[in-house]
Amino acid sequence: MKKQLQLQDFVDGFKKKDIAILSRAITLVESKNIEHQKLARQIIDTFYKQTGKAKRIGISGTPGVGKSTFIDTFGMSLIDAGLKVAVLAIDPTSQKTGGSILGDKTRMHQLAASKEAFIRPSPSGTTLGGVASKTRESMLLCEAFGFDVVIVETVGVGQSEVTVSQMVDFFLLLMQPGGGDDLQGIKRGILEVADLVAVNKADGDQQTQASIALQEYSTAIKILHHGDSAWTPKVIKCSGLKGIGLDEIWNSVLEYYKIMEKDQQLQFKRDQQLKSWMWSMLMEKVENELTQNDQLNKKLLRTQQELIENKLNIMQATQQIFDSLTHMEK
Ligand SMILES: Nc1nc2c(ncn2[C@@H]2O[C@H](COP(=O)(O)OP(=O)(O)OP(=O)(O)O)[C@@H](O)[C@H]2O)c(=O)[nH]1
Ligand SMILES: [Mg+2]
Repeated sequence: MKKQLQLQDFVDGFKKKDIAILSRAITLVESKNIEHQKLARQIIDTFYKQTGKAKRIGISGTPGVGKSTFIDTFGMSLIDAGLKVAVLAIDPTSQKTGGSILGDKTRMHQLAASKEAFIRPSPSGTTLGGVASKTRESMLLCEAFGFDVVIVETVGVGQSEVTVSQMVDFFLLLMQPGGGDDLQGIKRGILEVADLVAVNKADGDQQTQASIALQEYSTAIKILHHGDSAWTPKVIKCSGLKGIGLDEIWNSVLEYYKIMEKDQQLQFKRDQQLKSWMWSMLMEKVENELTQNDQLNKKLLRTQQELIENKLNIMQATQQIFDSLTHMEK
């Protein structure tokens, strides 16, 4: 059995840069145990003022596009430049497999072995929304701990890349070279949220294809760009495996921050993200109250029954539930 840690242990551990303590803090954040959640909240409260200094970067791409390989070499190039890098994963598929990104840790073998890096797989067994919320909290802890760059990785299937784009400053989309057919298959929504599209695996005999893909994505991005941001998305060729184009990508990230920090645009983006985070937490809290508070839940079920029996109409039913929530005893 591991020793039960107190708030002070986390304060000391963070000061000493004890990575095992950061890990334990994230485990508390992810825990469903009420006591653990309470302590997790205290830890975040304590460190909240020290958060927000890291560069938050989302990286997404379809399975096999080379995310792990890319993050490994890209992350190492940042570490070589003197930065500390944390990698958090949101993997909606891990609910079924129990954590495919865990196996991935071995694919990021350089980062996994580096003292300047921290890799954390997605907590499994919850909804995408739940995972996202935990990842946001873990991101704050990584920032408070002193990581300069927090990478949030997600598999490009479904809604998760949009979710990730809403919690990071900069969203990098990895693409495969592979001709025009590819473009048809890409969901427009993903391209719309990308700040940079990296055509990966631009090495060996795939270089010509990568150049063609670069042209196509550039055209697509130009059409899709709304022009409502000071930043114009870019398309760059790279190879995670061979380490090609990584500097160019990092320079784009730096350029992005320079542009977005003018006129407080980045702050505005983060404020918007914070507001929508608050709303989703609030909704989650309401849902929890209604399902977990016995008294409220009974009322809810009764009202629901009356609704389907036509004793109440939908307006009355909703109002009744709302009233019981707002008149709840504290
Ligand atoms: N030629 C080439 N192959 C690469 C490159 N990056 C990755 N690969 C290969 O592509 C395959 C998938 O790479 P991963 O890094 O595991 O891809 P991933 O996107 O993390 O995959 P999932 O975790 O399954 O979503 C492996 O066989 C890699 O060796 C690259 O830059 N060039
Ligand atoms: Mg991977």
